[in-house]
Amino acid sequence: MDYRQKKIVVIGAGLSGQALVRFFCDKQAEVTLSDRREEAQLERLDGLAGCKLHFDLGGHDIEVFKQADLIAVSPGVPLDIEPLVQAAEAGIPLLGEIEIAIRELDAPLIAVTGTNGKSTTTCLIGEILAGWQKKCFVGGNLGTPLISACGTRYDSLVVELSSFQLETIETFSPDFALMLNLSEDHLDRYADFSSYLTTKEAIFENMGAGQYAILNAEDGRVRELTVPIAVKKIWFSANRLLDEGMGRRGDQLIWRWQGEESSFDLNRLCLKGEHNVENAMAALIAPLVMGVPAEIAWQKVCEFSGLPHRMQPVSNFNRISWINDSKGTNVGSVVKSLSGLQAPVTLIAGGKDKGGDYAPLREVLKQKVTRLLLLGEAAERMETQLGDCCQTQAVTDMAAAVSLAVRETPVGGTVLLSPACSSFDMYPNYAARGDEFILQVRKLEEQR
Ligand code: UMA
Ligand code: ADP
Repeated sequence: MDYRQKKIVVIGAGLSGQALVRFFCDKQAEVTLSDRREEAQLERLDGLAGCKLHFDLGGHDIEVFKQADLIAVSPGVPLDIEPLVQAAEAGIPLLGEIEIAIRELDAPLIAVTGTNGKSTTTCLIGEILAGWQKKCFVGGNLGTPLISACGTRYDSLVVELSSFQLETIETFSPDFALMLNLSEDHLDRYADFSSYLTTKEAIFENMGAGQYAILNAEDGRVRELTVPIAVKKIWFSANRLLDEGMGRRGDQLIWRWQGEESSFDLNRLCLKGEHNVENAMAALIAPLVMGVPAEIAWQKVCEFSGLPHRMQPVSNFNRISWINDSKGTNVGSVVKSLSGLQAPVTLIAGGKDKGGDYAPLREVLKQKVTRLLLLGEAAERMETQLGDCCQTQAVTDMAAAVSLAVRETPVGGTVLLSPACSSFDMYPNYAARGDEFILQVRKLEEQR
C-alpha cells in the first residue's frame, strides 16, 4: 500500500501503536500518535526513536481524527469510544494493526485463537517451524506486534490473535486458523458472551479452498460455532482416537492424515498438565500438514518447557509449592490450572473485573482450595459469588497476599497466583503482576 504523504492517526501509544508509528514513518506518511493519557503517564516511547511525528495526547482530539486519511487503531482501544464513532460517521477509514500488517505480508500464515492456550500454542508452532530451519515470525497478541514483521522476509508467520484484534480484520485470511477452546472472557468489552463468540468466529470469514481450520473436537462451543464454515476442518481430541486428525490412545498421540499414521509419546513431553496436551496436539497439526517430519516436530514440542507466568514454578519455600499463573486471566483458565493441582491450595486471585460469571470456579474451589485471597477491584464481587466455597479474605496488595499465604498454607500445599481477572487495575500488565508475586516470594526467602 502507498501511504506516502497520507495523514495517519495512530491511536494508542502502547506496543502496537509504537510499531504502527514506526511502520507509517518508514512509509513516509504524516503520522499523529493519539493517546488518552498525558505524556507523563505513558510508558516509555523507545519504539519511536528516530521517527518524526505529531502528538495528540491527554485525550483524543476529534478534529485531528476528522482530518485523517486513515485511523490505525491499537487492539486495546474499544471501537465504540465517541471520537471513533464520530470519525466513522464522517467517513474516515479505520483499520486495525493486524489488517494493516497483513496487506503487506506474503508468507504462509498460521493464526491461533481461542480463549486459553493461545500463547503457548503459538510458541510451540514457532519452535517446530524454527526446528525445520524455517525463518519464522512469532508474535501478535503474544507480545511482538505483527506490523513489526513488515519489511523482513519470513518463510512463515505464526500469529496469536485476540478477539480485540479480530474485531478489525477485513481481508485477513490465514492458511491455518486454530480455534483452541471457547469460554467466557472480556465481558467488560462485549455486551454479552455471544458478541465475544461472534468476534472470534471472524477468523474464518475470508478463508476458503486450500486453507485449514484446526479445531478442538471436545469443545462444544467450538463445534457449534464452526458448523457453518466452509473450510477444510482438521480436528484434535485429547480424549479419543479420531479417524482423521490428531487423537489420543493412552499416553500416545495418534496423527492420522491422508492414509498415514504417526504416533507421539506423551511421556517425553516437558510441559505439564492436561491443557498442555491439548496445546501440543493443536500445535503439531499445521507443521505436519506443511511437511515437517514428525520426529523433528515432536522433538521441538518435547523440548519446550513453557512460558513464564503460565503455571510457572517459582519456589519451594517452606516446603510449599509457589506457582505463578498470572496469565490465568479468565475463569476457564483458572479452572484448568486448579484441576491439575492437589489440595490444599491457597489461591491468590482477583484484579480488574471483566464482568463475567465466577460460578464455574465453585466446584474446583471446593475440591482444591482451602484459602482464597482476593486482590483488586474484583475482590468484592468474587467474595459474594465464591465466599461460601472456602475461607475467603480480601487483601490490599501482593505483599499482603504472599505474607498471609505463607502463614496459612500447610507444608506440602501449594500457593497459586491465578487471578481469573486482568491486571490493569493495579499493574501495567499480567507480566508485571507475576513479577511482583515472584519478588514477594523472593523477599520471604531472603528473610529466612
Ligand atoms: N488507549 C487510548 N484510548 C483508549 C484506550 C486505550 O489512547 O480509548 C491507549 C492507552 O492509554 C495505552 C494504549 O492505548 O497507552 C494501549 O494500547 P493497547 O491496549 O492496544 O496495548 P498494546 O501495548 O498496544 O498491546 C496490545 C495488546 N493489548 C491488548 O489487547 C489490551 C497486547 O496484548 C499485545 O501483546 C500487543 O498489542 C502486541 O500485539 C496483551 C493483552 O492483554 C497481552 N491482550 C488481551 C489478552 O490477552 O487477554 C487481549
Ligand atoms: P492465552 O495466550 O490464551 O492467554 P496461555 O498459553 O498464555 O494462553 O496460557 C494462559 C493460562 O491459560 C495458563 O496459565 C493456563 O492456566 C491456561 N491454559 C493454557 N492452555 C489452556 C488450554 N488449552 N485450555 C484451558 N486453559 C489453558
